[in-house]
Amino acid sequence: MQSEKNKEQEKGNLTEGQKIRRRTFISFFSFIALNSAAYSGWRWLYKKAPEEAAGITAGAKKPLRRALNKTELAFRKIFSPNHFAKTYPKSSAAKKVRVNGDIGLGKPVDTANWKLKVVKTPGEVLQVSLEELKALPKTEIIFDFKCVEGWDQIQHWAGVKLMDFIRHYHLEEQAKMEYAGLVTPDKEYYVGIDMPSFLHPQTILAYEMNDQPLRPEHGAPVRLIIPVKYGIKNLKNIASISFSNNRPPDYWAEQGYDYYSGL
Ligand SMILES: Nc1nc2c(c(=O)[nH]1)N[C@H]1C(S)=C(S)[C@@H](COP(=O)(O)O)O[C@H]1N2
Ligand SMILES: [Mo]
Repeated sequence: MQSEKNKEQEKGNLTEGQKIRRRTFISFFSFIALNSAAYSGWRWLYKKAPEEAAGITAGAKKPLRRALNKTELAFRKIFSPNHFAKTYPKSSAAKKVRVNGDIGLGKPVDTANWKLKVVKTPGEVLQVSLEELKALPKTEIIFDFKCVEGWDQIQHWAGVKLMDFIRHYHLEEQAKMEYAGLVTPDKEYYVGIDMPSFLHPQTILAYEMNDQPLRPEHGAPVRLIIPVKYGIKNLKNIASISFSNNRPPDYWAEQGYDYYSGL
């Protein structure tokens, strides 16, 4: 028969087998607990987490979008006017330039009567003809144009630097906003561009390709060429430009592509 004292001692001195069993139980229990916490976390994310505002993207969950936006902020920090797309000599530019995407191109535009619309305020629209645009300093750029579908090509474009355009037409107040929005005449294709990228020294309103006026399939009379972004942001056939502190609607972002689409 064991004395009380002996029993106490036994509790204090568990056998090796008992110790192992106890440890196994503790780790098994923690495993279950952690897993169910992780599982309810995911369930919350996918079933209960609020969706971000409609129309911004294809409806990512807010917490995920927050993570994406953090990536964007990190991106923007290293993104500065020192961040330039690599340029090439004219001789490396493709003679046969790829054509991709015809959303919003419609019938060829009547170039002679065309006017670019710039919405300064909801009630005030600046109209600029192609001749007026061509009278501004011309900037050329030869760079590697990249499409998200996986192709790239060295291309030669020319037009007016957005910076020069903003200065000439005194749009400094508009340029203080966070985004520019561009749309085609039929509003079928539209992009939103963060202002630092829009004002980037390599971003141009292009009216020439390989020293020739743009052809309709490349966005005549004027398209956006923005070498620090993927092709999807390089809107062809611009009808109007507006400014906003909220993200303007963006065709491919609505299909789930990254809004920023930076390179
Ligand atoms: N209006 C309009 N602009 C557009 C597109 C489009 O379908 N419609 N496609 C975009 C995509 S995905 C790419 S890769 C480039 C292709 O330009 P390119 O046809 O001059 O090669 O245009 C961009 N701009
Ligand atoms: Mo593209």
